[in-house]
Amino acid sequence: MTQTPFTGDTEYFPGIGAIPYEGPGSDNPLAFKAYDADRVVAGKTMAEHLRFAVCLWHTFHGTGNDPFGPGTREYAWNAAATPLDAARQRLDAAFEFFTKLGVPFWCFHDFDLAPEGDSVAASEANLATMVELAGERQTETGVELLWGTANLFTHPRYMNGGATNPDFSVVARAGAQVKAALDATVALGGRNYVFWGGREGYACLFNTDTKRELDHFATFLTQARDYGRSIGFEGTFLIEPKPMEPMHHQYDFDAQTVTGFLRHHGLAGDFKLNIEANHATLSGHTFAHDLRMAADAGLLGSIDANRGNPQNGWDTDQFPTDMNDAVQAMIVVLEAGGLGAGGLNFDAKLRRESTDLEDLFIAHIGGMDAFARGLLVADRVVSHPRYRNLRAERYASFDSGDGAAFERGELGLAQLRDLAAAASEPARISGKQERVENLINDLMFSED
Ligand code: XLS
Ligand code: CA
Ligand code: CA
Repeated sequence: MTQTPFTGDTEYFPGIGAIPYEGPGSDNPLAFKAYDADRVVAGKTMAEHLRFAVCLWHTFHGTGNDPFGPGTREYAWNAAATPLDAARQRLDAAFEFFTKLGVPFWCFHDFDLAPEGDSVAASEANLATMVELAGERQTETGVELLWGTANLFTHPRYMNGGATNPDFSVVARAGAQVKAALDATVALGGRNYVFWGGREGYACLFNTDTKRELDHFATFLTQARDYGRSIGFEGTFLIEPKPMEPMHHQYDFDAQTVTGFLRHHGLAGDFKLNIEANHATLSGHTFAHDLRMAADAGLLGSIDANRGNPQNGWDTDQFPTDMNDAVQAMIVVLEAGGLGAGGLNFDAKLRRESTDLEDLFIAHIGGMDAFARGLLVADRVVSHPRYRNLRAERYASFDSGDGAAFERGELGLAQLRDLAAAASEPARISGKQERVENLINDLMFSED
């Protein structure tokens, strides 16, 4: 991608140029301390490992509003005369931001990119207009689309769900929207297409036919897959698990739930998972847990990088600055062999109290540095002999003899009984948990 920042008719971030790498000693808030795009770690550059993306929704629509009050930030691109003009200006501001920050990818929902019209056809026309402009900006800057998606949760018509709505006419509307969003994603060369089922769930079991809704969901996803493939989409479809919020229960609860659903409906060949940190914690897991479950299933597709607030059970979407989380996430990513066509998308919003224009840059720089540091530490961890050997040694009894026969499914319960009866009481083999946890802390603070 180009190193020259893009500026449209207006410069939206005056006084801020391309963000440089200044290294660990730098005190400059508008410089990277750890993310050095071309630095090679474990055979690939940091840029190739991390594949950072900026999202259009929180970063360019988010003004700091919360359920208790309105926004606290006014952005110039929101002040245009018409919604379409605002969309054009927002897109130019976004590409200026992407290129100054130096990220290779971006992500959007259909109605972050273009305003919803007052009919299906009007919405399609708005989206087509904005897709054409976005295509030009991508060509001018070299920034690429990590994924597109359709917003099936904001409009009141989706209050009872999109693909799982009990009213067929709403399901049809959701289909129209996903069709147009897939067209847009293909036109922009998107690597992935995301389904986050914000309202695909229920508020009350008494009025919900959960079996029918889940069947409708699978049918809808199958039709979306078939349409996408028919228009030449060669990328990965992604499901983004989340257990709740806004619904009481969301069907895509967590990585293991979605894995079972995809396999049950024969969708695992086309679909993978987009794991969001804050969604994993909402489901009672850690970020690393859901990444690991997705990776174990061969379904780790992409990451929404953010964090929750450990003191509340809410999707706060804060910028990811927790080093333990970043290290643990990157250990899973390295062990999984990388993110493939996925990336690390900052689905994160500035705090309501962060009101300076530069805060948008500072927040993303911090997230990028956290994952760059996480990558460096994770590389030290996964290449450390003590870490590498620990798990191998724990399971060594399955590598040969009766253990290996058990793994092959060749020993029944009666044979297990006879082997146990002939053997003495199993020795206790320490799990060495503290030893490995200490090692990771040691490696967190050793030299790069
Ligand atoms: C909301 C989700 C959403 C998806 C895309 O909680 O994170 O932003 O990533 O629809
Ligand atoms: Ca997300
Ligand atoms: Ca979220």
